Amino acid sequence: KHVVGFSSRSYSAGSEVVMAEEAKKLAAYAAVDNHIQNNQIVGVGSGSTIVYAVDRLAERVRQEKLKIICVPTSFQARQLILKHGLSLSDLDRHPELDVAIDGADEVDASLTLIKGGGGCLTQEKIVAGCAKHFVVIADYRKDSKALGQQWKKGVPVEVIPMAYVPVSRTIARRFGGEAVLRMAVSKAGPVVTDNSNFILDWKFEHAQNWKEVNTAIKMIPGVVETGLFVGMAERVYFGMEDGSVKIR
Ligand code: ABF
Repeated sequence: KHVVGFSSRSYSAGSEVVMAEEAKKLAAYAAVDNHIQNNQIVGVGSGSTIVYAVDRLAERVRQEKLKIICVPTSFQARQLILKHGLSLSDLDRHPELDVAIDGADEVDASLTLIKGGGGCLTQEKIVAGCAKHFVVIADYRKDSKALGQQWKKGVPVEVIPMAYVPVSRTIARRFGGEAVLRMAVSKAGPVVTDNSNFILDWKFEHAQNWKEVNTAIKMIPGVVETGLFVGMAERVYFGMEDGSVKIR
């Protein structure tokens, strides 16, 4: 029987230190087992941790003959859903989701997230905002006291390409630090998102009032979305080094 709702039980994969990948899998399985039930519309996140969650979701759909409809948060998530033969839909047909499950780059003490390391922050935030319950899954490296302690690549900000220079200058002038255009690994040019936009990675210098900063950056003309998820995550499942799962 799968516990629905929030179980404080801890999962154990033995006392040996588990690699981050195993930790991701533990978090993903715990979240799917605790939050997925029959007849749900599920938002599917992006990144590498979510791959384990979709594996578990597909396994449960097969074993328990669950009726689940999936809404993706990126091209990658869409491919994952199709690969597992899960029912694919979209927000046109299902604008209200029962639950969205997604990864994160960092989680602070008040469950504020930095997301978008993979460049999918805009659709991820839209889908998370459409879900009754937004559940995050992560390995122990994301478990932080304050944003910036673990994650050093800054806050991603999706911008309209023609505005990336003024937006970068405004962020640096008003909030400090530096907002750098994210270049493709090949250095051939900037990363282009699923929405055909650019990404600035804002390397902030000190802790901020993230709720205020999120709103202020969102209001800069040319900004599409920030990777600050403030007051959105309802539960975070961390796979820990010792093989347990911490639920915050
Ligand atoms: C997505 O996956 C992004 O928002 C976030 O940057 C990334 C986390 O990646 P991973 O699960 O691979 O650590 O949710």
